[in-house]
Amino acid sequence: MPHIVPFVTEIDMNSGELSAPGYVIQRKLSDMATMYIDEAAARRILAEEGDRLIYEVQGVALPAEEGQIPHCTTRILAGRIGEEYHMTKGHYHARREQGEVYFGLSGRGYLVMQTETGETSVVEMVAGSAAYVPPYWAHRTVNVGAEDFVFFSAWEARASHDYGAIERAGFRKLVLLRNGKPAVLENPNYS
Ligand code: S6P
Ligand code: ZN
Repeated sequence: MPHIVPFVTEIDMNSGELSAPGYVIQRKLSDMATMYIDEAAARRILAEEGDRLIYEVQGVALPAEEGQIPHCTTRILAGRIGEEYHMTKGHYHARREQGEVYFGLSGRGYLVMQTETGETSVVEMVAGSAAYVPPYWAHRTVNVGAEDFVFFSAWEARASHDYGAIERAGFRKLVLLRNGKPAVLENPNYS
């Protein structure tokens, strides 16, 4: 078993940048155009404006072994695709029994969660919010503000990510602009 020595990472709370990221992942609109309820709006943006960065993840590199606690930041840029706010893909943990902690660093977002047995929950996060994603809950974050929404996450290494279920069926709840503010609505396409 590799021996990891203690370390500290400095985080820029406004950009989510790590002092020494082990990895950086960028998700662009072209990576997730089919996930937005108004896919035609996504296609229009891609054709007329070109691709757009939706969110960026910066994390520390740790081995995927029992007891390690990977952690990262996510920065979701402000904006919408049609009426739907910029969001992450969202996932279940492959090991459903593994939970996770999120901590808001800057901006304003919604954390959208659901279980496979039909429960849903949407909580608001601002700088200083510690949000708990319990075991068995799929999770997606949505930037509902005018600035970048940045948060920190930490989870158990073996949790791993299962994107397939959400890619196939979506989330039960959508966060859309309604009357000038974010509203949580049923997803008519949820299957
Ligand atoms: C990892 C944790 C987050 C997300 C990140 C991007 O378990 O939930 O760090 O990975 O916010 O979202 P997604 O859905 O693309 O992994
Ligand atoms: Zn997760």
